[in-house]
Amino acid sequence: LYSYEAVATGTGHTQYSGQVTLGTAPSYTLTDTARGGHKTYDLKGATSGTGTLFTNTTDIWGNGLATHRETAAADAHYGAAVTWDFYKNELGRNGIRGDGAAAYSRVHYGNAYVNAFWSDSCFCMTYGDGAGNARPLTSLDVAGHEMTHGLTSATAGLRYSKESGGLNEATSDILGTSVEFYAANAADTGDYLIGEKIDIRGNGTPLRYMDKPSRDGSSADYWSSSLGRLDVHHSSGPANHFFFLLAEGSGARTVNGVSYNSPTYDNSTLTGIGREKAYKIWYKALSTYMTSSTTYAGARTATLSAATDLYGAGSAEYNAVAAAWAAVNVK
Ligand code: ASN
Ligand code: ZN
Ligand code: CA
Repeated sequence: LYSYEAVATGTGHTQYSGQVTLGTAPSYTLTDTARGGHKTYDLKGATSGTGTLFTNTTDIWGNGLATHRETAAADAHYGAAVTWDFYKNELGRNGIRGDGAAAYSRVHYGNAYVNAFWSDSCFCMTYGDGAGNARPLTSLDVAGHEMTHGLTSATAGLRYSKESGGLNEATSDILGTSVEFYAANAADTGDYLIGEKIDIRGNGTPLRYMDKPSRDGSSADYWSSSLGRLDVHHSSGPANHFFFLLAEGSGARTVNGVSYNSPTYDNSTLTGIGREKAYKIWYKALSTYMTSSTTYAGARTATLSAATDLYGAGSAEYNAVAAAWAAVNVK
C-alpha cells in the first residue's frame, strides 16, 4: 500500500484515430506507466538525439490537426499503447523483447520527411511529418508496423534483404494490420490496406494491399525464383497475400466496408480460418521456428509447425496453412 506506480491517463485528440486515452504520468508527460513506461518525444525537426519529452500543463493532448505539434505525438503514443496491448493480450508477450521493457517514440523527425522507421540501436521508433508536414506517418497500422520491426529483431531476426527481408516486412504488415483490427477504433476500423490514412502517394490510395499485393503496381502476388531481387517492401507481397488468404479466404468479400478480391495461383477456392488464428500461427512461427535466414519455403514449414503446435497435426488450421501457401505458389 505504501509503494505503487502512479498510473495517469489523459485525453488525446489524434489525427487518425479520433479521441483516445493516453498514458500521461506524472502530471503531465507522455509516459505510459501501464506499458513499461513508454515515452514519446518531440524531435522538433532534428534527425538525431532523443528529443524533448512531451510535457503539458493540462492532460489534453493535440487537437486532431497536424498544425498542433502534440497531435502526431498523441497518434504515436496511442499506436505504441495499442501494439503493446495486442502483444500482451493476443500474443501473450510482455513488450517487444518479452521482458516488460518499453521502447520509445520520436515524432517530428526532419522536415516534411515521408517515412517512419524502427531502430535497434535506440530501441525506438521515429516518425516524419509527411509531405508538407501535414500527414505525419503516425497512423495505427504504421505504428504497429514499425514496432513489429523491433519484435522481429528480438525474435527471428529475419535479415533485411532477399526473401528473409520480404518476410521481415510482411511480418510488420501482418501484425501492424492485426493491431489495427484489434484496436476496434471507430475512426480507423481494421482493413487489409497498409497506410490508407497517411496519403503517402498524394492521391488517396494506400501504400500496400494484402488481398492482392500487385494492386500497388510493384509487389508480387506469388512466389517465384526471382522474388528475392525485389525491394523487401515488394517481396513481402506473397506472405501478405498468404496471410489474407489464411485469415479471410479467396475471392471477393467486404470487411468493415472495404472490398477485396483475392486471387490464388492454383485457382483454388479457400475458406479463411479467421484473423486471430492466422496471427497466432504467424507469431508462433516467428518466435519459435524462423531464423535470420528463413526463406519462403522455410516460412511455410515454420507456420506448419506452429499450426501443429497450436491446433494439432492434420487439424483444419494446419490444412488451411498448407492450402494458403500453395495458393501463393509456395510448396
Ligand atoms: N518505413 C520503412 C519500413 O519500416 C522504413 C524502411 O524502409 N526501413 O519498412
Ligand atoms: Zn518496414
Ligand atoms: Ca490499414
